[in-house]
Amino acid sequence: MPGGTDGSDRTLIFTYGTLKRGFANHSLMQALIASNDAVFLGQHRTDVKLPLVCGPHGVPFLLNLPGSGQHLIRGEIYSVSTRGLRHLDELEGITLGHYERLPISVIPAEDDGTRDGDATAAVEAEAYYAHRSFAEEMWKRSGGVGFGEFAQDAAKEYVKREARPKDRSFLDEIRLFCSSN
Ligand code: PCA
Repeated sequence: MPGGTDGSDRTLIFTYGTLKRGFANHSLMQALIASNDAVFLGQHRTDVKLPLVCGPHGVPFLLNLPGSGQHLIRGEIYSVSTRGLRHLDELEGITLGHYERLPISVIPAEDDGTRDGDATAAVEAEAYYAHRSFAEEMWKRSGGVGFGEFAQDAAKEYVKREARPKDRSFLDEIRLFCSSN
């Protein structure tokens, strides 16, 4: 079976949203774990403060706007095979311009969070950030207020893809969301 057998093709992925345990898209991660394409490595938080907001349909977006965030973001780290990454990239609409998978520094959550920017303990991973084409707009639309964690209360607003209106693309929904009040 390709992928996941020798550990040499693994990428560390920091999940902060619906891919986490107990959230709407975790079933994909579970399927990848079952096929040996992903391994859960534990709770981490970002090394620096970053904005985390919810867009249309309660979809969470980490914004690649260091300096704008008020919170260290909590999430989970997985080691993912190349095959697993293809599935995650597909879910996150990489080719459609929904998210961009880019480097992120994270710290094991056991570290108490008081050492903002401590490079010595940081782990280099990748995360699905909001695509740069709308990140600034989304931050403005959110009034410059974000979360420290995508938790169950925020997740109640989440609408799965199958349940969304089919007459608009997700990027159109994002544009509408960003220009609404
Ligand atoms: N899924 C990815 C990015 C946002 C989302 O809902 C994640 O959980 O990290």
